[in-house]
Amino acid sequence: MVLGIVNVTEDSFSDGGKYLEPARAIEHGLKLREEGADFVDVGGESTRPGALPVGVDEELHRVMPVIEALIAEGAAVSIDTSKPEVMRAAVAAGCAVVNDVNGFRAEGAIEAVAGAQQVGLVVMHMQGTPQTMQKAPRYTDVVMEVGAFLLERARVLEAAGVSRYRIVIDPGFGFGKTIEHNRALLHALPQLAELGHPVLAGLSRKRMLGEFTGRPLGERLAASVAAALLAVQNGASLVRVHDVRETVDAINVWLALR
Ligand code: HH2
Repeated sequence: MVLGIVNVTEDSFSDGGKYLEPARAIEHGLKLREEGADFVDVGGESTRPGALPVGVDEELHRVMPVIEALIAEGAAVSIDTSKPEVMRAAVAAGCAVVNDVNGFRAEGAIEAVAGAQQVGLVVMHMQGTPQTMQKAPRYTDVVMEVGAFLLERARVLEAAGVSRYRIVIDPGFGFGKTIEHNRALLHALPQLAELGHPVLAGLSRKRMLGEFTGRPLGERLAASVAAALLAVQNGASLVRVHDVRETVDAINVWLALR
């Protein structure tokens, strides 16, 4: 499955400021759905390294009109947030998925989603916070530690009444990780997939791809498609991408010819 990204933010690393206007965000979300996105992932707070936090009211003000309009158009919407208040409002509006880069660790986050039986939950791993995470990421065994964290969060959710089938895990590429950490996790996706939950991979346009290709943000399409395809080949069931049409084409060719 493909999640198409719509960032309703001023400062997202790749599309910040482009879709702050609700009408433009809605139009972009509908375009991504046309292009084959299974879910439109709407976020109102950037999580790029060093990004500044956004208040609850501002985040609600950014995302709710976009979510409501996309759902009214029949799109399946995922909300990218770590705030319980935003989770509750998004679920009440009919969001199909809650995607939390903080792994539902905020106070009240689990309670906000546990009772919504039809809603899928993406639990992501992050070391530190967006303000600090890229300063000096450190692990003894990154694959073991990330896997253990994801499993522990899944168990906590299950203990709160969440069916295991609702839970997706995500190693959180670039969130408190060096290139070597990202590489180890990409190689280990088959192991992570064996933990018993579908795996989501988010590599689209990320800095690592810029380092490998020497390309600035706007020129990482081919690199992002290559990375998404590699993630799928390694066992990811879901990819979170900016460039939906090209990613879907690449995956379809692989599925047809593998
Ligand atoms: N990456 C970003 C945001 N949300 N969610 C999941 N589950 N996995 C990811 O890898 C992930 C995510 C960062 O990318 P983006 O939304 O493009 O930028 P920003 O956080 O600056 O808005």
